[in-house]
Amino acid sequence: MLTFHSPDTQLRQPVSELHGGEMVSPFECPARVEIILRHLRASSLGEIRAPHAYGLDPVLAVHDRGYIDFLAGCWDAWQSAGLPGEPTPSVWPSRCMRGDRIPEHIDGKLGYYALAAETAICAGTFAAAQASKDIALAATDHVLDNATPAFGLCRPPGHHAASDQFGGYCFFNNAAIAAQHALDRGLSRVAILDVDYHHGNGTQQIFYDRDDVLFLSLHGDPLEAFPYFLGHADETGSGSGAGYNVNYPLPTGTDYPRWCQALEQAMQRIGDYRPELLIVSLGVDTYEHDPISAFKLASDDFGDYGRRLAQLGLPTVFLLEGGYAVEEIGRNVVKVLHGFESA
Ligand code: OKP
Ligand code: ZN
Repeated sequence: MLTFHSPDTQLRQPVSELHGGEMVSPFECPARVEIILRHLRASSLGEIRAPHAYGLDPVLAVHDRGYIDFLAGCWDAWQSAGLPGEPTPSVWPSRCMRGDRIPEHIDGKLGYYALAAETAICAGTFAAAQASKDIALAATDHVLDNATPAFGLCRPPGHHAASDQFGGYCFFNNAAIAAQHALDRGLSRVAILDVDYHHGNGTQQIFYDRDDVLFLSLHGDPLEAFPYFLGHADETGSGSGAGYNVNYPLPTGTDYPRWCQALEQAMQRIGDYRPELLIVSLGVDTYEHDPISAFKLASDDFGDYGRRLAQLGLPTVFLLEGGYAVEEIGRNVVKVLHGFESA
């Protein structure tokens, strides 16, 4: 299985993340990619390739133009405003205010275009986000051109990014951009299976009223886990998308047998849908020692579900989302990909 990777993903090097009421060094860090690369190279998975630049058109097919412009100019605007730290949202158009006017000041704009406060923007964020979606697009094209699976080593992740909001370490929704690109290439049905510990609220929002993308997510129950305000089981899609959004919220402490039961249900639904492409939003923060998550998967479980996913027999692209147990992230990612290939 080919991997797509770009050194430009490492241009995202923020120094701060708001966590537990403190500013900490971000969990979503460049070392994640370095360690995955090290494990990929030591494995028998195959070549690592660089994507070409696709430009912003595939991004505009999914995200709002004002939002993209905001991301492109945020760092400079923050510097011009003379603010000392990293651009960080701190105020929102909450339920008791108006959300129909976009502020001119960068501090206000940040609140308008953000869905959470933990994610700071840095000088290289926009360039890294572009590299990340290029990786997703190149991996998807490779799968569609060669009928063989591929892995996109995306960073920053994408599944929390909504059509016009960033947060949860995500800026461009790589999986959504890849799915829309596949449809624009002529496909008529794409399934996105999100196995990251956190609900893929952005992906759900982008395709909520559509039946050409089936979205399924296994995640920590939003009553107990970020992003807290989306991801319940009664969110099943709207309009022509009714029935094409499937959430499997699972409780804190969920172990592999329980998680796997939900996976089998999701796989059943995917099989019934008969997609022409399966995109796996691959977060390995379901790992038992992940520092910010609460499921109990062991390293060998990743190989097991990789093997199970292969039973669907679908053209499949894996796109990296989360996973913050940095020392073990490489091993766990390679186990999924290896399991899939060896099945
Ligand atoms: C990104 B991905 C707020 C906690 C915020 C953000 C988690 C982002 C996860 N107190 N935590 O889905 O792995
Ligand atoms: Zn996650």
